[in-house]
Amino acid sequence: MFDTRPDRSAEVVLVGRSNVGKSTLMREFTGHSVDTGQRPGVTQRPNHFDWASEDFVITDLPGFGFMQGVPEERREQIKTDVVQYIEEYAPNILVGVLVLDGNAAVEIIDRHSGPETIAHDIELFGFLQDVGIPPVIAVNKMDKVDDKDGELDAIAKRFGLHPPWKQWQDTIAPISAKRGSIQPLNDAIREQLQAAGREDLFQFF
Ligand SMILES: Nc1nc2c(ncn2[C@@H]2O[C@H](COP(=O)(O)OP(=O)(O)OP(=O)(O)O)[C@@H](O)[C@H]2O)c(=O)[nH]1
Ligand SMILES: [Mg+2]
Repeated sequence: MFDTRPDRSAEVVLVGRSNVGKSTLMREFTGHSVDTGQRPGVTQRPNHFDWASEDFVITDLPGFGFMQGVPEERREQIKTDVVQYIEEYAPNILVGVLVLDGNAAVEIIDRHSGPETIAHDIELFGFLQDVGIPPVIAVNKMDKVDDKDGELDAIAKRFGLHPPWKQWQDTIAPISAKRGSIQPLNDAIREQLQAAGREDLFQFF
C-alpha cells in the first residue's frame, strides 16, 4: 500500500490509464516539475503536491493498464493499491479527476467491453461514484482529435451520459494538458468544489 500521503483533510486525485497525461496535468496544476514520459508506466508511486497551510493535497496516482517493462503481477498490485487508496481516503477526496486520452479512449473502452467484462475507465467512474467521490472526466490530448464534438459525444455515451456532451460540462472537460489548455477542467472542478461548499480551494484551479 502507498504510505507517502501527507495527512490532509481535503484532496483532489488524478486517476486513469497509463500514458494519458496525468502527470503532465499535475505539472499544469502545480507549476512544478513532475516526471512524465513517452512510455506508459512512468509514475509507479503517488506524486503528492501539498499545501500544508491550506490543509490540501493534489495527488497524481499511478496509471493502470499496460505499462512498458512492468510485469503483469506488479501492474495488478499497483491497480489494487490505487483502488485501496481511493477507498481509504474517500471521505477526504472532494473530486476524482478521471483522465482519458481523447484520441484512444473510445477504441480502448469498446475493445474491453463485453457481456462479462467492463473497461477499466468505466469501472473506475462507477467506483468513484460508489464511494461518494464526484468524478470529473478530463478528456486530454484534444489537440490530436479532429472531430472534437463527435469524439466527446461518443465518450459521454460510453459513460452513460446522454449526448450531447455539452450538457455535461460539470462532468466532461476537454483539455490539452501539454498545451496548458485546461480551463474547462478548472471550471468543472470548481463546480464540484462549490457543491461541497469549498470555494476556499478555488485558488488552486
Ligand atoms: N498531444 C498531447 N500529448 C500529451 C498531452 N498531455 C500529455 N501528453 C503526452 O503524453 C505522454 C504521457 O504523459 P504523462 O503525463 O507521463 O502520462 P501519465 O498519465 O502520467 O502516465 P503514467 O505515469 O505512465 O501513468 C507524454 O509524452 C506527454 O507529453 C496533450 O495534451 N497532448
Ligand atoms: Mg504519470
